[in-house]
Amino acid sequence: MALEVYWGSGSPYAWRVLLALEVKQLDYESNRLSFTDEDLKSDEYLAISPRGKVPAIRDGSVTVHESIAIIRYMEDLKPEPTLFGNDPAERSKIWCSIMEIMNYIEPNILDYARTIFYGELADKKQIAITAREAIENELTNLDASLKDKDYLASDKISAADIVLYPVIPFLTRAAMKENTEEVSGKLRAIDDNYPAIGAWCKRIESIPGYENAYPPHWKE
Ligand SMILES: N[C@@H](CCC(=O)N[C@@H](CS)C(=O)NCC(=O)O)C(=O)O
Repeated sequence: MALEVYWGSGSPYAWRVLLALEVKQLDYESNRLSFTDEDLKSDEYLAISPRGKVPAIRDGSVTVHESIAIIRYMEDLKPEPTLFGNDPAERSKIWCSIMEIMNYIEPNILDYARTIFYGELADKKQIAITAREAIENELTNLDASLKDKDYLASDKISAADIVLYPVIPFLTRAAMKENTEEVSGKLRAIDDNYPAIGAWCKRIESIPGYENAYPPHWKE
């Protein structure tokens, strides 16, 4: 039975899983859900994803939610090409990079994007600015580290790249939203302000199958 994949368009977490599926070239049955309680909070879906969030997968009797846990599960299903490294040194670099993204980049991106996407900007401008400054610091460090390497934690694409990549276009989409100039700082022009990150994004965007993972409603 094919792997069942549950995702929603524009979710950076779901995008991670769809990208990993392309890199791994795993067959799957695609189940696109809408962000409504009907889809996400139905008893049937809660049995797969207990918090009622995307992404989630079902593989026979196994269900997995949380994007990184899903990608790790896929590594066991199909070890090659590896996304988690071939030896302890490489694996530790990949996990270290994933944990840094999760602990220091993602929370600020969520704070920033939430104020913009959920119409809270008028009340929470300072939260957006503080988050933006933290993001800019992280991007400056990432840009410096990507100047002399092609990928974040390995000489080829790894789970670290897949975990980070979707949050960059998500961030740009928030920063480009109209009437957000005041809080968008350097985030409106990531390619210009962080050229090594821009080049790294292009590397990810040249993955065969990249288009299959791209959020469909962003094309409309
Ligand atoms: N930590 C989770 C985050 C999943 C998540 O927050 N998904 C959002 C979409 S971006 C969602 O499904 N939200 C719907 C809801 O909470 O009702 C992961 O990595 O998979």
